[in-house]
Amino acid sequence: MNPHAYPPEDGDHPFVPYRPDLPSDEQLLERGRGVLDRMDRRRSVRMFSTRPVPREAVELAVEAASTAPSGAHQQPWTFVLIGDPGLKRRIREAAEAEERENYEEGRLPDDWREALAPLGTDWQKPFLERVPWIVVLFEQRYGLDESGERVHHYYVKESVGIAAGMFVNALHEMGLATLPHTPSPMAFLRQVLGRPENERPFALFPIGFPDDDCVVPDLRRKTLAEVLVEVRPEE
Ligand code: IYR
Repeated sequence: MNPHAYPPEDGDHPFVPYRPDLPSDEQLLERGRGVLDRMDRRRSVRMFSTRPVPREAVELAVEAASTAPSGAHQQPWTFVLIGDPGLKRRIREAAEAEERENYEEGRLPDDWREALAPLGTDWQKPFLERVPWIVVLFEQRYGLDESGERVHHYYVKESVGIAAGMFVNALHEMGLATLPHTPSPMAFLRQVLGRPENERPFALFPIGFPDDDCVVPDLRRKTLAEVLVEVRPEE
């Protein structure tokens, strides 16, 4: 038996064939352009409609996000779903109390305030009550086995960040809107939602349809040339 074989030959961790249909180069580019076109239409929304969203739609997006790759395949995330109006109000009130400190009481440093100016945000977060659903994504700092023993989780931020991005895109692909929102600080979410000690809020996602009169800041995205660098060995 070769101890360095891949896949390992010990049989303890079975491997199965993975044979996705491979596109031609032409199909690859056509699909790539389609993906870019659709993703480029996504905008973060702060003006939501009150139109109800079927719970199953959000469940599908969570299931899609939970296919994300994660450190040691530990999937160190919990998606907490809130549709109850009373809970949404409590989240809004607690988030606004924190943000009021930021915006009105000088807790936001000047450079941060300047960076936010084009977004036109302030301490008020009415969308937290208006949306049909809120999902709070928690990172599991460590896991708990059947006997309650701590299990180390690897690359938690990286894993949960990838799941968050996939969640945003899943919602967008379905025709829903969201705003990755990080009321700051957001420790209150663990108390309000009664989550266990090992979970820490990572981001909050109000979910719904954009309102009929929704507007978004007229932002430009960085061009490919601004974000892509190819490194080649010096000749
Ligand atoms: N959490 C605050 C401030 C804020 C911070 C960033 I970075 C933004 O991109 C937008 C807002 C708020 O939600 O208003």
